[in-house]
Amino acid sequence: MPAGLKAAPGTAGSMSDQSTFDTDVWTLTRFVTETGRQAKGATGELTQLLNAMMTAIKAISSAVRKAGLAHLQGMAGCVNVTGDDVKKLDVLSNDLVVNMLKASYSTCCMVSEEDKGLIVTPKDKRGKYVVCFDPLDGSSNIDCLASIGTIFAIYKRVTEGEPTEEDALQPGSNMVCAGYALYGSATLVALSTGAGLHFFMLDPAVGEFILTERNVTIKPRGKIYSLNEGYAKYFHPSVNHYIDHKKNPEDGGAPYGARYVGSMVSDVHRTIAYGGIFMYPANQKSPEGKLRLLYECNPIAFLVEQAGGVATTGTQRVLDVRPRALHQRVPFVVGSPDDVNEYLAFVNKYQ
Ligand code: AMP
Ligand code: P6P
Repeated sequence: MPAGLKAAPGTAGSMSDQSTFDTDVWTLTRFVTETGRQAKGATGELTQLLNAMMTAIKAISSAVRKAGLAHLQGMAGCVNVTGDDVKKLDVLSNDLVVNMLKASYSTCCMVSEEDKGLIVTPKDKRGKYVVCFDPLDGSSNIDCLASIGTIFAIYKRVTEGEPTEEDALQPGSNMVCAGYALYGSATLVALSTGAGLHFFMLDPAVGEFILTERNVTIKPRGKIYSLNEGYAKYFHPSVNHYIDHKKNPEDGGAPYGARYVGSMVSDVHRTIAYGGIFMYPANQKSPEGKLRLLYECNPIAFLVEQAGGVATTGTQRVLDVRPRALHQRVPFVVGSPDDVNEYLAFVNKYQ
């Protein structure tokens, strides 16, 4: 039965199709309107921005699910700023987010994985927010239909007049709001405006995201570790020592399970849902790691901390990093506090 529909009391399983629509359902739109009303002095601009982002995400979800039929898969014949092959869905997703946000009159500038420079909102459409986003993360998984996602981080601008990169190069601790969409077996949005992490599931029959879990919390410790062990020969010894400890616990305890989709939103969402640790550490081939600070690591770190988890570069809290470049990479380890702190203990042994 689609979300939003509940069998009338006593008719569950009724053959007479006596289901009644939940007439008081909590949609994401309603949730954001409510939290906006509770925010003293709020003008509604952030609510406008979030509604625009949700429209883009719904359109991306539709495109992702039609990709094979609409020949949207395959290469778009160009590469993005960080050298990844760009697929048609990447280009479409980027255009959707940029256009919906510009039309919301709530942004002054944006940073996208798909655009080398700062995207400045036309003067007549400017608002006070800066959005850093990855429109379609995990795009190398598009053709094999593995889950992919959209990630975004929202800040208030810090300059007056013409927006500059300074508006985007803020530490993650300044973040006002962050979220990700996961295009998996269902389309889910994880969202936080700094008062807890909440999950919403898209009900395609209604075209609305339905609140499914409020104040999501991550387990103190999990039983899953997640990283690309194919780079083991390039990892710092502390990483391999930690991973070996997960596989062969010295205390004779049960080893951890290994899971790795290669699509960060998918790996992170599983880590939040089940507990454990996700790692993309530095390695000899990528001394700063692979993941980008502004539109992958910072928003995910914000969301995981809202769920009670920990997000570190291995040497400092991710949200404390002072960015120096729009597409800067950082080593990234995130997850259950006991798991991440145990990893840090291995790092410290090698200091
Ligand atoms: P605004 O005037 O709408 O841009 O909002 C000003 C500030 O109020 C935002 O930067 C948030 O810190 C808070 N706020 C506004 N709308 C919301 C919302 N829907 N949910 C949570 N906080 C909000
Ligand atoms: P690797 C996808 O391309 C991505 O940016 C993240 O979503 C994912 O976690 C990572 O790269 C996978 O990288 O080197 O393991 O293939």
